Parts: sequence; structure tokens; C-alpha cells
Amino acid sequence: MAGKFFHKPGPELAHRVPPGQHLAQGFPVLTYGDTPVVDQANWSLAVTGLAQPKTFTWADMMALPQADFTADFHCVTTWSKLDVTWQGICVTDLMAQLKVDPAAAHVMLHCYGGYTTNLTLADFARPENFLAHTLFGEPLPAEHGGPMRLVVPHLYAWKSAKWINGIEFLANSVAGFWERNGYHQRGEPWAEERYSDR
Ligand SMILES: Nc1nc2c(c(=O)[nH]1)N[C@H]1C(S)=C(S)[C@@H](COP(=O)(O)O)O[C@H]1N2
Ligand SMILES: [Mo]
Repeated sequence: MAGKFFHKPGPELAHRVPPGQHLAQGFPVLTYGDTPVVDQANWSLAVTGLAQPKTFTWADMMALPQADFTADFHCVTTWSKLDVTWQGICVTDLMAQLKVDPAAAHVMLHCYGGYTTNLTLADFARPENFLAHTLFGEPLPAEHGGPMRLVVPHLYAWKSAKWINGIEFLANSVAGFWERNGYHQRGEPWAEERYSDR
């Protein structure tokens, strides 16, 4: 798809663009339904399921180590954006605050507005995954998931839950919103895991 909004990567970038993907101009917004309105003062993140229950406020998150991240972003609708720069909290630093039951092997991510998406615990608890509150040096805009979203760079971006407000630890895989609606349980872009594997 060539044209105004998407372009083919040149040879120097082609190796970073997964099969079937094109580079986006700008940073498109992809949301199912309305954009929830949540401010920092009212935002919280609940840990539930197979873990000691815990709720993080905005201040709790700001007290955790803060880091810079640069990551490529691949939407299953075929656009990719390279070198997105974010700031936030490493998922492994958040995990270090939790007491997770050894029986947990999956997570369901919950969002303001009701969106959900599922990951294996191994795909979730990777050091390159992070909870982002800053995008290109500015507070994360509401349409991109502000005040806080997850970013999981190694999977299609529907796993990168915007307006995140819950992490539920599970023993077994349960399908999230898109995973119930025809999309793949894992969603690895280099393997083009786009559609249902069940
Ligand atoms: N809560 C929530 N998170 C979501 C979505 C959504 O609709 N609701 N869309 C997903 C999809 S399909 C993509 S491609 C990315 C888009 O992120 P962006 O709008 O910041 O580009 O968010 C993901 N996270
Ligand atoms: Mo997407």
C-alpha cells in the first residue's frame, strides 16, 4: 500500500519492518470504542488473580525506577512505526514489587473502558516491556492511552493495552477482546501471527 499515509521502507530499514507491514506517517491512533477520560489523580492499577492483591496509585508508580525506551510499534492492520521514544516503568521493576503465585502462567490486562488483552506470563514479564506515561518527551496523550499504557514491543500492538488499570494473573490462558474476536492468542509480527490459532 503506497500513498499518503503509508510507505514502503527503504533498504536500510526493511530489515526492521515485519512481513506485510508498511511504515506509517505520523503515529496513527487505533482504538476500539471511545477514549476513556482518566486523570493521574484517579488512575490506579490493580493486581488481582494468582498474586497477592495490590493497588498502585500514580504516586506509587512514580516512586518506582523511571527509564527511557525506544521501541518499534507494529499494528496488525499493517502499519508500523519505528523508533518510538517513551518513558515509563519497566515491567520487570513492577513485577519485583509483586508476590505472584508460582501457579500463574498467563496474564489478562484490563483497561479503563473495558478493553482486555491476554499474554503468557513469559511474554508479559520481559525486560523490554514497560508501562509508559510519556511519549516523545510529552505526557502520554489520552488517545494514545494516557495517563498510562502498557507497551509490548515484540508483539502486535493490540497487546499494548492503553489506559491500563489491571493485571490479572491466571493459571490458564483466557482470551481477551481481540483474541475472542478472531485474532491470534500470541500475535508475533515476524511470524505474522495475525488471526486466530484456535
Ligand atoms: N484499551 C485499549 N488498548 C488498546 C486498544 C484499544 O482499542 N483499547 N487498541 C490496540 C491496538 S489494535 C493498537 S494498534 C494500539 C494502538 O495504539 P495507538 O492508538 O497509541 O497507536 O493500542 C492497542 N491498545
Ligand atoms: Mo492494532
